[in-house]
Amino acid sequence: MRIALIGLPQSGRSTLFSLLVGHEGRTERSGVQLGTANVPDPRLDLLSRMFQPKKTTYARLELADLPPLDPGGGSGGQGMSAAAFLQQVQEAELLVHVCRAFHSDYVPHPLGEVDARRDAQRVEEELILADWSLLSRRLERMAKEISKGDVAKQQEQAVLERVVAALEEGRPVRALELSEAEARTLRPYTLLSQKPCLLVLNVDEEGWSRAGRGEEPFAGARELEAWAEEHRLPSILVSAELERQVEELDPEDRAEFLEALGIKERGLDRVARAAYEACGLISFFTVGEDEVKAWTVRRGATAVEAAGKVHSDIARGFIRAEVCAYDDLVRLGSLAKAKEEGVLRLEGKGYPVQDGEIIHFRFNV
Ligand SMILES: Nc1nc2c(ncn2[C@@H]2O[C@H](COP(=O)(O)OP(=O)(O)OP(=O)(O)O)[C@@H](O)[C@H]2O)c(=O)[nH]1
Ligand SMILES: [Mg+2]
Repeated sequence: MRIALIGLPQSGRSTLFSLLVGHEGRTERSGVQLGTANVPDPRLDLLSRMFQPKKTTYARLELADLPPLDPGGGSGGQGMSAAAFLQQVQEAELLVHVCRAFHSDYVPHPLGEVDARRDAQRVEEELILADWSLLSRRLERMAKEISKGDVAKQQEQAVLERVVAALEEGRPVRALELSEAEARTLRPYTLLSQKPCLLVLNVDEEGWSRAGRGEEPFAGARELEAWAEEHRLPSILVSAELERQVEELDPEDRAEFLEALGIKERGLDRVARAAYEACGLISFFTVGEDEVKAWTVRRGATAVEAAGKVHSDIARGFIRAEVCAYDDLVRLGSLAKAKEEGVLRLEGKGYPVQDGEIIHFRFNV
């Protein structure tokens, strides 16, 4: 799964990218930084303490740090052709829209004043405009080609016209109620404003502590939140600069520092988790002396699909899945005890895996 970080210049994308990805495993391809990030998961940490494995493996997210959008609008990414930029956005499964809400005398804003609402809208308009151009061109061509008897084409035309009308009102496709048939019609277009998107509001230290006191983190934040909701953009508050400072501390000092700042959970962890959620992903765990590992599947995946993630042989020779809910295992302290208490279940191929379950696959090849 690929997550693209988008936003206006100097919004904090690269800082966030670095924090998520760390120092290793980055590559650059045609001006885009690519990397993978661990999805922090306290459940996995606890399982690791319980089983003391040689290795603990977190779920991973693939990230791309895209060049900034032109704040003037209309021409895609800076330092990259508009087409190449749109292609990059199109390839992503999830967009993380980083929006500047921090004040700094050292970092000039490309549009002068800091105004998160304006910036968020600007980026949203870019996505909407890209979709509008694509669909309008398509409709133009269709109008010339379409014949009276072609019912399928006429239906497609009607769907596209409806979407174009919504885009013209400034509504992103992700905020429209679509029937299944409409969604099917739109799928081949991979519209940018239809992709799930998270709005990351990058606040300064003051904004962060205001939020901690239950106050509005910055002027206009409430209004922005209402707008984001209307646009189906789940929003997350982070302070990239603060988190960077935390990152520089020794691990022992970190907890203390976080507590002093009233940070219960790092913004980064929330970004990773929200990304997971927005993509409809869940984790199941495998445990053992060698490795405790989080695996990623789509919500609703079956036991045999989950087995296939671990190894195709396990899916092929699938007999049963031994499944234990996370809470049960934690409560009882060991798999043996879970078995004794009868909370370790045997499930068949079609069993829908639930988030956090510990699974052992019985198979035969
Ligand atoms: N004060 C403050 N500065 C920040 C924060 N986040 C980022 N910065 C600073 O803002 C500048 C831009 O941050 P980057 O992470 O490079 O932003 P970017 O969006 O990748 O920028 P471009 O790729 O140049 O568009 C850097 O000097 C950061 O140190 C923040 O939360 N608070
Ligand atoms: Mg950058």
